[in-house]
Amino acid sequence: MRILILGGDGYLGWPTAMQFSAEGHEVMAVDNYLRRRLCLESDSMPLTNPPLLPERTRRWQAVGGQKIEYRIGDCCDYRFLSEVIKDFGPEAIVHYAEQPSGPYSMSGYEQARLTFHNNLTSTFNLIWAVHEHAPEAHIIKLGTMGEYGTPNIDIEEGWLEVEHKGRSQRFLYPRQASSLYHTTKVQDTDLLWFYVRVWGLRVTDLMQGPVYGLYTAQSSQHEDLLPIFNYDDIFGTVVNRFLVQAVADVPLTVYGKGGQTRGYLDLRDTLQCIRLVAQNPAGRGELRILNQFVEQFTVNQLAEKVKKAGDALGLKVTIQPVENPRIEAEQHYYNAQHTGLLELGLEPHYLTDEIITEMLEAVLKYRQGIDRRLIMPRVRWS
Ligand code: USQ
Repeated sequence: MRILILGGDGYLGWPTAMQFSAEGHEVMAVDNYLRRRLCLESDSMPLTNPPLLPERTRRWQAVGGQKIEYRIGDCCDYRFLSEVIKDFGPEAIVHYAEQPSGPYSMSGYEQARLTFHNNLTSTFNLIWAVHEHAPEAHIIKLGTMGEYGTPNIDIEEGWLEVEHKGRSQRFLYPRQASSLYHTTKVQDTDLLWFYVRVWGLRVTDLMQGPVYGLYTAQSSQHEDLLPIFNYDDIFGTVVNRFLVQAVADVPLTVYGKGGQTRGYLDLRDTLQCIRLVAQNPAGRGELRILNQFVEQFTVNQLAEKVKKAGDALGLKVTIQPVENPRIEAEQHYYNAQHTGLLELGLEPHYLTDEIITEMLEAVLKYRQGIDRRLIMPRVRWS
């Protein structure tokens, strides 16, 4: 297949590009380095600082023997994106080209505006460019479990059958996100659903939970092939942050009561999910929504797990709840369905002691580079 990866330099985009390339697909990665620029501007330098796409793709060719094409440009620039799609003629397009951080989107007017503009315009441009130049292409869009929020009823896989006054109708499951970033993903879903209805696009919208990990079958082959790995309060996700905190001898920062429950997955499972979805495309005029995670944990459970594995490695891990900088439910009901990807063939990696130990050992190699100033929350919702 010809597969286009938008956001192909990011934490998920680059490992996805390598996976498809290793499997013999023709891959093009597109990025404007927005994530790297925002990390620099917000003093959130990652633990790993891999080379830019020209060098990364050269290294990949030397190690893996395959070529990944790349284009540097902004998906909010319609002329650029539509030319890429017209020239490359993708059969599948994975859309990761969004500002992915809740805290960043809540840190001020400019950051909120950038998130709103970047995320909605990139999705809007993609829809138009596919309609004009590649109407059969399958759009694989990264959404988030955060679109649903934390409702007091079970979370279904994208849709809810509603009965009202003796009649029934299937609707998008109600969405109520808890950051502006997550809200832009709700709006993306709405845009996609509208254009699926009017133009018959093929779309899979993946409601993904927080991802953890560093190594994949490809990224472990050379340091230059590692993904960008953040542990700061703005771009780092909770498990990756706890791993670094454990290694840096900083108490694990559980926000508030720590009962916040989410669905988590290993980076390698993100890659599996994207592969399975690409191999089994949505039909014409279908918006397929899948909940992309493998197991649910509270923040307290995650902290206890990292502590147990860290202590076994001799790290002496402590846990120190901090005032929650976010406005979110800290104790709530959470039961999200996630059978669609399992039915497609997903074979999950679970967050076992062994896996946590492997990740801690990987992070230990970078211990000297950890900047402790980046650990405590700097952004408050209110
Ligand atoms: N949390 C802590 N301590 C920390 C960091 C986070 O207790 O040091 C808590 C948060 O308050 C939250 C939970 O852990 O309740 C998850 O936070 P997170 O920063 O790992 O994840 P989140 O902000 O929700 O966003 C991340 C990604 C985003 C993706 C989302 C999936 O940045 O791109 O969409 O995970 S989900 O969480 O399911 O919406």
